[in-house]
Amino acid sequence: MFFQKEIETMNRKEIETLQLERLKWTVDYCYKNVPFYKNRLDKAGVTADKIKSLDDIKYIPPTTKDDLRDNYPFGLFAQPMKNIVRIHASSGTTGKPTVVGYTKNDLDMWSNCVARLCAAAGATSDDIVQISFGYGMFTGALGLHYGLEKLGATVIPNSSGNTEKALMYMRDFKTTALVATPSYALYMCEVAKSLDYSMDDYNLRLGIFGSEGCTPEMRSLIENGWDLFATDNYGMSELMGPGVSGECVYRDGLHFCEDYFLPEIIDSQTLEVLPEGQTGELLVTTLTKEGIPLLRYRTRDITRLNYEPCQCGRTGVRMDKVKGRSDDMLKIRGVNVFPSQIESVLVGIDGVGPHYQLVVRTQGLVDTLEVKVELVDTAIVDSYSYIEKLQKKIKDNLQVVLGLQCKVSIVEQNTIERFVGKAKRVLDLRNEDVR
Ligand code: DLL
Repeated sequence: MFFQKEIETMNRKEIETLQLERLKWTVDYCYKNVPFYKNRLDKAGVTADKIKSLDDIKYIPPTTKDDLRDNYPFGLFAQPMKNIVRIHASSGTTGKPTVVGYTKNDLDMWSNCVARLCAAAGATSDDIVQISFGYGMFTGALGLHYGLEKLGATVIPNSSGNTEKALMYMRDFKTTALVATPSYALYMCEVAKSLDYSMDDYNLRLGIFGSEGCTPEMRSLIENGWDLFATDNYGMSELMGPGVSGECVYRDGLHFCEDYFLPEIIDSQTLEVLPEGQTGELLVTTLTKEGIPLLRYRTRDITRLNYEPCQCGRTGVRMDKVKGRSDDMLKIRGVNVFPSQIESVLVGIDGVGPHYQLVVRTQGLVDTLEVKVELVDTAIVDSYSYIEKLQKKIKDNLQVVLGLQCKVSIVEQNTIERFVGKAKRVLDLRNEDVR
């Protein structure tokens, strides 16, 4: 059940002592090896010996994605290329990618974190694990790959795409665990059901899902479709990739690998650190990374930290499932809307499927939101009164949850795009509309 019990069950005092020591090391290391940080820390008047307690971290200015982009590609690396043994880059679609480099020690630490979180999720050396993340610059596939190998599981590096082939391997190799984004796991299930062989031919018992959010409603759909136990793990390429935090089998928050990462929650507007238990933006400082250490990296992800002990015995602080990204939040007519709120409503309604798209437009001077969702039973697509009733029900439920009037469009099955990686559910046409 544990991969490194002595670390995973340290008491708070032990964790904090280790974190303080490593924080000081990191500040000093950044100061000496990254001119960007030397400059920043000089301006802020911070040196390692001024950090007397973990709270003193607040004197260090946050690092942003723009800082990485401004120093593209290797400007924030703390080691010469000779010592960098792997490079990855972010999957971002706009602007320059953020590029990260790993030393040998970084790769070791990465595999440790991933092995730990996979063990916490219930994976063992008996598992046959199929990796359905895209291999390449994306950190998801190789991160899970080496962590699961370290755990001793049998890894099938299947990658994403060519879903029918993946399903064939999954059936014939008696795959027991699947690594994928939740949206791809759902799509794979849809394709499996449309093929000739029966769902009973699959042996999946565990889902190690991550890289995007997933509502409890969507998770139940995936679990029922595959008859597996789904767990969530979180990370980001700038910090390392997967392996930052993950759910144990109690699924009551995602345990942080606190010996490697120091999390904080801030108010995105004021940048003030929020009191324990409050929801806000997650900031993370790497504590041992050599290739590209980051001080107070702004993740933009909205969550909450919970220091209560967990039933599993692990003491690592748990973060709530990510509520959304501060930059994914839609502001429609002054109302803050997270796509996950809409997903929860849609997945709870009989008659429509789990695939949806949100289209934001500007009409006149106001923003509008159209929610497109697929009908489950195409045979009733012509039943005008049924569709009308369904539309009204969704509209009313959305109004209750969001406090916002949306247009609801019910579309035919298989007309909304499916994704083999992270799903892109929001189509923002606001800049394209003519006012
Ligand atoms: O998605 C790393 C990863 C790969 C994590 C595989 C887990 C599994 P990026 O492509 O840099 O890295 O995207 C990072 O994805 O800031 C979150 O907004 C989102 N994200 C990642 N995991 C989760 C999750 C990888 N479990 C960005 N729930 C992050 C919600 C997630 N959002």
